[in-house]
Amino acid sequence: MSDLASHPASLRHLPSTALGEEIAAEMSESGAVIVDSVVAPAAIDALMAELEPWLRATTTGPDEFSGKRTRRTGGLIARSPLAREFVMNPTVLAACAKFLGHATSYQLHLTQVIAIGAGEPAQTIHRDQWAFDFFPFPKGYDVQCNTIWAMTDFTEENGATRVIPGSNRFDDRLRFEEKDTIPAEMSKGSILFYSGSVYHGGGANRSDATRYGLNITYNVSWLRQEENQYLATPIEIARTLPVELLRLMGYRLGAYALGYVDDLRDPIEIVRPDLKRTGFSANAGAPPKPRSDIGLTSSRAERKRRE
Ligand SMILES: O=C(O)CCC(=O)C(=O)O
Repeated sequence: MSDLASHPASLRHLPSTALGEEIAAEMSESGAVIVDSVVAPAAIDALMAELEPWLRATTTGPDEFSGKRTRRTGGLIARSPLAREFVMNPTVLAACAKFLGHATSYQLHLTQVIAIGAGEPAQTIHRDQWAFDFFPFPKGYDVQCNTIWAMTDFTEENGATRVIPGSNRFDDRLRFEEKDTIPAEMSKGSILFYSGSVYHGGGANRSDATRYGLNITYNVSWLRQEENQYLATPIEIARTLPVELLRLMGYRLGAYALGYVDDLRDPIEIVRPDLKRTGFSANAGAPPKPRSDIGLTSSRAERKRRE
């Protein structure tokens, strides 16, 4: 089934005060939703400045899907303390907890800045969950909660992500063209939330400037992560990170015992021996405090999550 005629013609926008359950409900319905102005543009500028040396050093993609005029800069936990705050954004985590709440836990799947260069054609329309070897997950069983933060305004002209709202309920392995999609236009500091099951792709960049998006995705922790968090972040850096972030990176047991170390040890013990004997599924540690000085202020969603 791919009822293009009946799919919604636009993406819904929610305010920055949206609760996790409101975001998750819209993702279940349409596969995607935009939350406007989650952080101030100054927070994005600060992130951009911190990442600048890494962005400059990144080469363009090796193939058309990655984008021959697109640069993908990953390893953001290791490379950027500010990126860690975006990964841990309370509104995002509240939405993930709700949207992936059918699983025992969820984890960080990948972190990357996607810089679509001028002249890049539109990416092939796809489902992100095809990364799992095209496994046919049952309709309605979502395994990924994805975000792309606009680091520049996202416009149709500069390559805003293209989405087919409602396509999360379509059949698998369908092929679509750019004309079947709509652009997720949003202002710098806003987030496009999209499921692993929604058909989408990077837009063609017909402007003369680069489009920057911060792509942070999360998945159920019984599946493998796309970006290897254990090798991307050297253990010396991992040892300095808040426990809640380490848990999110995968230093935890997925379901009952996935990912244990030697004698059924929780992997957190390897990075933080002081947390020895936390036991299966323990999740110690307080959430890190968001930085208010650069606009990463706490929201209604965060307050509710902490209640
Ligand atoms: O950069 C974007 O807007 C989306 C990119 C994407 O969907 C992908 O690389 O899988």
